[in-house]
Amino acid sequence: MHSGYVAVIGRANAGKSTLINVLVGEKVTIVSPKPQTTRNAILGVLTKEEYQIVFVDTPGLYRAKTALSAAMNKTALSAARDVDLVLFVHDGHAGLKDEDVELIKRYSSGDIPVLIAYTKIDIMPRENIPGDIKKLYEAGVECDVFPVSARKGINVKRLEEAIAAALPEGERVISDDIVSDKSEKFMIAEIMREKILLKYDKEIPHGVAVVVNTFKKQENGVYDINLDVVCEKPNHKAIIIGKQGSALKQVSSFARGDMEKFLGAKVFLTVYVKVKEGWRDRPDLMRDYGYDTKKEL
Ligand SMILES: Nc1nc2c(ncn2[C@@H]2O[C@H](COP(=O)(O)OP(=O)(O)OP(=O)(O)O)[C@@H](O)[C@H]2O)c(=O)[nH]1
Ligand SMILES: [Mg+2]
Repeated sequence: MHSGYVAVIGRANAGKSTLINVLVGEKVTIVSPKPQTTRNAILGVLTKEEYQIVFVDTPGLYRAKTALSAAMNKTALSAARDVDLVLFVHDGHAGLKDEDVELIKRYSSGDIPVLIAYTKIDIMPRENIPGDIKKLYEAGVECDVFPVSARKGINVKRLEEAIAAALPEGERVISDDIVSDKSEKFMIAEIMREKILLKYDKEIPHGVAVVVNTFKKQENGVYDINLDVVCEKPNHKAIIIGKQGSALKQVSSFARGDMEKFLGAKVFLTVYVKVKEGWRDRPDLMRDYGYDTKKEL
């Protein structure tokens, strides 16, 4: 059989996490319309009779404005080393600029084989696709390009088969009942962050970290979950909470619904909002919140 690790790399908001969830067939990583949704390297495992693909989701490449963004870029770059294949995800609907061509060239000129997923074709004129692919080939990019839509499942199976075929011959690297390397506790924090990304605008969601203080299954089967939403400024805290707590109540209830689906059990959720000024530029706090500034994959 074929098996191996595939780093999924690309610009922020390109659609990397959505594509991984579709390929794995389960939600292993959160998704939102805002850039910089994914902050950690997250494994999503697809095991079939004939192959096993271990996807490594990564934070999108983005101009770093904070120590957190810089650490996220580093996480993505280090994930692209020591893998069997790089899957470069490009948002076709956003157009193909010269900087994109340069970025793809940079990734595809190394020793690790690269495939390109040209995604979101469901929301763009199909006639733009051949021109973009031609532009890549004319610029000297030699890897295969797969136009796909993760949302509509278009061409995803073909991409999966091409990835599997490009992996080395070898046994499974991960036990076949495992779909992710992350704990339930990690996913609970991520689900909360996903709902915050969907609900609030501008800098607020980017300045939020979620810390799970209690994660306990009680004897009656209900999960008791207590978490802190850490934000950067007192005025952010006021917005997150909203008038008489209405915004926080709404976002918490939305998150609780997804947590219950994920855990397959009832959840009793308590949320507190805390302020830690400038935490995104403080490596000590970043580490406390699970963003290891030094960790290499
Ligand atoms: N129409 C359409 N939208 C898509 C598709 N794939 C992803 N999206 C949307 O694009 C947005 C970004 O998707 P993500 O999967 O979070 O993107 P990402 O590359 O993981 O982003 P970061 O983690 O921020 O780097 C979300 O709103 C998705 O619903 C697709 O195939 N078609
Ligand atoms: Mg992502």
